[in-house]
Amino acid sequence: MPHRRFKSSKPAASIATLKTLGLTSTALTTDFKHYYGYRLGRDETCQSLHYAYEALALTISDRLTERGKRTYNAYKQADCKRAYYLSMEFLMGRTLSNAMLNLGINDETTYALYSLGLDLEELTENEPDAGLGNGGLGRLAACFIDSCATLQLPVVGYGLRYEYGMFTQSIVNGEQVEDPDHWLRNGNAWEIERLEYTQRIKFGGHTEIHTDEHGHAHVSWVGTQDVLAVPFDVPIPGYRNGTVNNLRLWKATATEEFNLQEFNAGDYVESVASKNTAENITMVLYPNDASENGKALRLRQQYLLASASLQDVIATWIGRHGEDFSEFAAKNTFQLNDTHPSIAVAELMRLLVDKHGLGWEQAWRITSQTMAYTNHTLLPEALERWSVSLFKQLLPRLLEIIYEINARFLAKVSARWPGDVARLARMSLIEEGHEQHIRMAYLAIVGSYSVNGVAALHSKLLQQGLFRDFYELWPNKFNNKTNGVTPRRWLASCNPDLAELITETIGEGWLTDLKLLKKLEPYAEDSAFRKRWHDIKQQAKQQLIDYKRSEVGLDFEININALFDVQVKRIHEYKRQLLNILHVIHLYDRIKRGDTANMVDRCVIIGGKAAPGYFMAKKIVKLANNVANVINQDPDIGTRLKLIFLPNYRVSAMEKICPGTDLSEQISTAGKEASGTGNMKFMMNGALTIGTLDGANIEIREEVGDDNFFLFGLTEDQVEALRSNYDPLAIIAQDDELQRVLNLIECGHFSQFEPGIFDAVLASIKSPQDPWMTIADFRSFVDTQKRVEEAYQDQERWTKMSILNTANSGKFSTDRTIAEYNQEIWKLTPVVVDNKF
Ligand code: 26Q
Repeated sequence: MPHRRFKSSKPAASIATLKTLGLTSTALTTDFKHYYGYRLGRDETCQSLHYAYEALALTISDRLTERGKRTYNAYKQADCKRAYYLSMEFLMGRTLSNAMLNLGINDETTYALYSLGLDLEELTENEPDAGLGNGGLGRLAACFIDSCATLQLPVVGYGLRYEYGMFTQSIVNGEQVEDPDHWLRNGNAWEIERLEYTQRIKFGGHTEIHTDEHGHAHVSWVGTQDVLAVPFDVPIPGYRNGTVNNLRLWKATATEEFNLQEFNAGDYVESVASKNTAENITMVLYPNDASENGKALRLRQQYLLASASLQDVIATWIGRHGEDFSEFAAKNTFQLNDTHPSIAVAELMRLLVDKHGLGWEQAWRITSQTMAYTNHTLLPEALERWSVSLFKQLLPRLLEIIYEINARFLAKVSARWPGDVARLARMSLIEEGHEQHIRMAYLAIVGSYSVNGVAALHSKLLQQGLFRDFYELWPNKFNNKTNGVTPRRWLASCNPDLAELITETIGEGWLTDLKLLKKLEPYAEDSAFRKRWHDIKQQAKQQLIDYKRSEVGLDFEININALFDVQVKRIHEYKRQLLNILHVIHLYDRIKRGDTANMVDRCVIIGGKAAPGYFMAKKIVKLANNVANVINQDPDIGTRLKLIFLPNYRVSAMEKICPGTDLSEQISTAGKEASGTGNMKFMMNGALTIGTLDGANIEIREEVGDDNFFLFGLTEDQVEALRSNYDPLAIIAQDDELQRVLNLIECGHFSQFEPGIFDAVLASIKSPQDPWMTIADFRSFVDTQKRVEEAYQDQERWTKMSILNTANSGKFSTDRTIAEYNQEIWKLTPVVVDNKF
């Protein structure tokens, strides 16, 4: 290993002692100038704002690092239990604004920059999003670690430092075009590389059994091709509490001997080039948000994350406790973000048994009392399965361990249900068939002490459906943790005007105790307050339009008083962007027919990325764009109806979108969206929801009341009951307006020069096998949209409902979610960090 830690446990005072950095605008200005002039070597002739952003980021990063070290030491001193959040995705977005907010230096920074003739807002726009995630699951991880730091919980995030994050999306001729997102091109001021914590990861090779002098068998995994995992640490500040936690992201690099072997054989260029194989592992994020099964590189990524993180935790443990693992489970817990890191169950067994010499039983007790698993999907096709043959090739020792876990587990099942062969086959970690597969969710359940879903309905469906057998065996393992979002980013930072009005009205406690928003309820009746609320919403709508104009260059007029109707999320058939588009076409058809009674002007915004290999999702993007082109250019339509497809939807875009949204579309087929979290961001920012009884929508409606929520569509039970005799053609036959909509698509009205391009889309929704039952919910959706318009016509009433939505969004803070994870799963004690320095 190239770098070693200090030999002495106490670093020399002269290098460890640093002066405390100030938070005043003067102190910030001094450091800014220093970085700008020296580290970055620029002067006033430099035209690029990038370097000003960079100097500011470095200035603030130092302040975080300083607090991070104090937090680390406070945890060490408290010798407290810790939790580790293992996730293949952390969709962090931008860091600068959030860091300033949490450190409480917004005003100081604004002033410092102002005095240098710089505009803070312009600088923040120079920061690229850290797009290290696909969507909900990755953003949830980011909101979670924000709340952990705010609640002063000793939690470390472990993830991968992808060189390329989520692809950028542009639209060419109505179609999605993907480009790689080299987000690290200009460096990353927020991270610190820590070579001294590098870990070695094994791949390939084979296993050998040796018997020691006591007759005990030991397995060694040899002949491997090793890769190094180098950690990069990113500071995660709590909200104004002195705590700065750590997010540790692993980058894969080649070992030195990796190159050397071939170098000695005389093939210098080949050997240097072979570094690529290792470095490829963390090169790119997989852009699917439903599992893409079978890719060896993905398995390498997952194993690298699990192995490096576990070795890191164990190294720290040994540094303190030596090889005594008796207290390990009492002091450490790992939360698995879906099955993606679930190989950690087998890897912890391997490390404890093979490397640290524990017996199987003790190792299993430790593992199964240390791991906790969160499921994020009910779609059976999205459950991860890995072929046994791939595992054998890549991770032969882990396969043996999984077989052993399975044998012991099936013996338990068999003892509980003697002779129930069908049950054994159902519950086995190995799925038989033409090819054997490992069921990763079952590995995660068997190896964990807690299994949770992410909203009440979802957790119930896991227990009664997908994981029923396991629930029968271990009812107490199962629990629910309804998702949330961090109110710092998703209200305070993205909607400062609304936040200020709220603070002025009810004080500032809501930022860390979101239930206090309830105090806004009486103000819904106050017309002066309503006017201020409405004005802020209108201003946010204007800002949203300005943003869109600068990004996409809209060449038509938009009525600022129109209903801003928004659906932004990954493009998926189950999320039913199609249902939304069918409704838009229906409105277009009505306007063309002159049936505009009770209509309000409406601006529909759709945004989201399609997985590059998901044919139907890409067709939906194309349809949305084609329909938009026809409607937006039609002079008969004017400002009555606009459809905008917003390209390259991402975290920083949502921060501009949610404050300016009137209506939030949460229209998935009931029983398919595990939770949703965009729904919560919209609600918090005073949007009303039109939604099905799915995921967290159910709880949103419970909180805000049915009067302030637009419910439509089949329930989950009804969807399942209808499935066996679903007849979309019969539904279409009875609905003129639906016929007209489908006919417009069919006859090529939205594809004049591209005949037949939407045939597959039409066939899918007309099929009795359509799992998403779009046609079944069309009528209910259209009728409910009419109720939306009626409500919107009465602006006073709408604003009241808007206020009530924000006022009742308190449940959906990740502070509440994380408090529940901690009380019921992790059981950590908060550690107060001295912040008076
Ligand atoms: C797996 C294997 C190979 C390649 C990719 C994947 C993969 C990657 C990402 C599979 C799934 C995901 C992401 C899933 C996800 O975002 N799920 C969402 O999680 C949210 C947070 O709990 C919920 O609110 C959403 O309902 C759920 O869809």
